[in-house]
Amino acid sequence: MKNIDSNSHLRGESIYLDDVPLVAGTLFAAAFGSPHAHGKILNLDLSEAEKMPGVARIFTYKDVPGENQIGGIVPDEPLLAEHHVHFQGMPVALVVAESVEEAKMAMKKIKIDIEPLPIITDPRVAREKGELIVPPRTFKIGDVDAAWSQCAHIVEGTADTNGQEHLYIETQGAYTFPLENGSIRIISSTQGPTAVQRHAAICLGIPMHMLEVDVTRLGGGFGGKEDQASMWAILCALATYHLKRPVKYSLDRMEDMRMTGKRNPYSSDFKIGLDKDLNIIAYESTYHQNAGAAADLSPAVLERTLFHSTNSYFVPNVKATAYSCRTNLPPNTAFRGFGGPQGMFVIEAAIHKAAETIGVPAWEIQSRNLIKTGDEFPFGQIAESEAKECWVVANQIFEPEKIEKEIKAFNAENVLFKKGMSFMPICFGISFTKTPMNQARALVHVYTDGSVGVSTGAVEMGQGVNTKMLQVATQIFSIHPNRVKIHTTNTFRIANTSPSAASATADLNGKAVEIACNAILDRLKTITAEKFSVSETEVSIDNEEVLIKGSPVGYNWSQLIQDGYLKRIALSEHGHYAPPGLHYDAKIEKGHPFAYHVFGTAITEVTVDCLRGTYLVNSVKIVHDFGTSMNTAIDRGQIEGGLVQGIGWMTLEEIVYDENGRLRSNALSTYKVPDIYSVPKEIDIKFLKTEKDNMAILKSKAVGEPPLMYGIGTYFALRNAIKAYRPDAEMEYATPMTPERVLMGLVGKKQEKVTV
Ligand code: LUZ
Ligand code: MOS
Repeated sequence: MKNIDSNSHLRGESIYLDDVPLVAGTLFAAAFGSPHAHGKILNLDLSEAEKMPGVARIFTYKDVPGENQIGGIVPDEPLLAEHHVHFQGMPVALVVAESVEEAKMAMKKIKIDIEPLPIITDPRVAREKGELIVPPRTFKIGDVDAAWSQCAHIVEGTADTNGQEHLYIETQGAYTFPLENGSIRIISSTQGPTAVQRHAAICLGIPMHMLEVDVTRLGGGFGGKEDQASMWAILCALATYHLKRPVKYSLDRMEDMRMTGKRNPYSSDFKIGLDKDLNIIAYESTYHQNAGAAADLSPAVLERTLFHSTNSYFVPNVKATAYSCRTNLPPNTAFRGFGGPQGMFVIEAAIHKAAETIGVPAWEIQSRNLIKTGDEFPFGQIAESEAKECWVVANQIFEPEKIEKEIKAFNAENVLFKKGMSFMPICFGISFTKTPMNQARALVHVYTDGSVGVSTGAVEMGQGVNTKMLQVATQIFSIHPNRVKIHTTNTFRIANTSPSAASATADLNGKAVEIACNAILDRLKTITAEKFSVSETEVSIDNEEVLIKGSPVGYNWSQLIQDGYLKRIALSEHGHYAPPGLHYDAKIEKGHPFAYHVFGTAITEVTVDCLRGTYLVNSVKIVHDFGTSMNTAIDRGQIEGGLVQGIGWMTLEEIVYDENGRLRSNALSTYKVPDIYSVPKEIDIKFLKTEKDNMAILKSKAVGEPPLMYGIGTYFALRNAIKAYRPDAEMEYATPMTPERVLMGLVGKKQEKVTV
């Protein structure tokens, strides 16, 4: 089945925030952000700005009627700065005017006096100074200290990953409308409608039931709108609260890049020990997460780094410690993978370095240590593994020995072009790591004409979740897809939603749809059984035809629904789903946090131009653990998009802040993202059907985040190609592997560390 949005997307008819028709009387907002990364506000002078044409009002923290606080995990983030600023671009005031242009012109007239305070941008410096967002956490299994003595090889090093700009095509924004008696309707480009509702209620000091948050769809989220959409929605709501007029704010690209947080950069240390047969015996890692100026989601991101510190491998002795470090950068946040990729890069670097030191290919270590069903993760969950299966099938169908042989021949013949390859196994845990967040609701209405309306907590952001929800309803009722409409995500219809995140949205909301549809179906079966004097088990529906004992009786869906209405049964149902069996005890750092894991293996081949440092990704060949894909078109799109986004993070995308905490890569002219030319020439995806019982919706495993980590393979393939040119190349394990960095490796220069 095609994505149900494909036609309207292609025609440009899909509705995003900026497509909502303007209501007469609408005002436009612009946030004034701090020009300094850290300091004390001595004076804020709005007088000139307030006199500018079109200005309705300028708001500061003094206008927040409730609590001036939007921190979700830790209450450390004001909506508008009070006496201190903690990063460049931190909102200090909100200008509201008759037009966008007038709001921006007035904003330029705001004068602020700031007494500068010391600026920290490096997470290791922050840790030294004791600037931690939350206390550090350690995951442990076995006894690392005792295990080193059993190791024939011990290798140590550091591994750093840079941040990543979300670059959703639709920037952050919101549009708010006054309703009667002080209620406010908020249209927000958010992955978390309830997060917006909850924090708007806190800031405005009103109950949540007065705030209707409505989301049709987003032009991308990637984690950037899991928490950080709230700021803009609440600022608009604040203005609507005071002015009783509709207020819109849609950030321009540079505002969005400058004022919002990104993927957390990490600086990490590793120590890995192997026995003489290349079994990994011990692994010790320390992560310094660059959280930025406030907690935002960083403590949860940190936790997922630890959950994925051993990637796809079983290691009997592990000690992994993570620090969330406060710096004077915009608060960093969720980004596809949510700390998992950052943790996985470090163990891949450790394996790669160990392989080079020992003198074996990295795949020999990787393949020998893949986690098996029954093995224990460092956090106590027992693995249900498809790691070996994916690896073996990849070897069978893609014949990497052949690729390797061809690469050797190519490299022997060519002086200025060198090829390299790598293997990248992945393992990603599905569920929010905060167990209570794993719940969802759905509201299903069957109308008297037989059409069906479905509301869930799922937010469509291009990932195709609405198509999957429609498939679930269609399949359970066995009706034509045209009968089903997925309605907007709305906090008045569905309460207490978890954000659409953690790759778990289709599973959680899909199961809630399943529960609601089945309840209605049961009632329909009961009246049919009475009508035909049979038992309920003898009633079924097949493609809109009601069957009795498997045979048609000239009675169809439309007639059945009519009868259902006349017999006064409930044709609506609210379904609630919470996956069973999840638990976690953070005191001992043990439990069973994930419903299941998703596995896969990617084989990447690259060619480096050794004169220029430029490169091409020739091919990425993937065997991916889909369970039983319920929509191969959507799932393929997720794998391709995730892979390319991962390659971008590993190779091109370079976020640069200067020592004053100013974002230098603040536009698309200075921040390079993968385009059609940097996409691998060949992407070959093998759908591995892994038909075991699992907790996925219709056994179709979650597919949102896991494929991003395949992109890590490109980094190591590039290193291998550089080594083929210059076997004594000494390179830090640091990303992104830009052409500049490749060139430095090729000419043997120590690479400059990018300030992040
Ligand atoms: N968001 C979240 C996530 O709040 N908790 C998670 O565990 C998570 N994992 C991945 C992506 N977003
Ligand atoms: Mo996400 S990083 O699943 O919002």
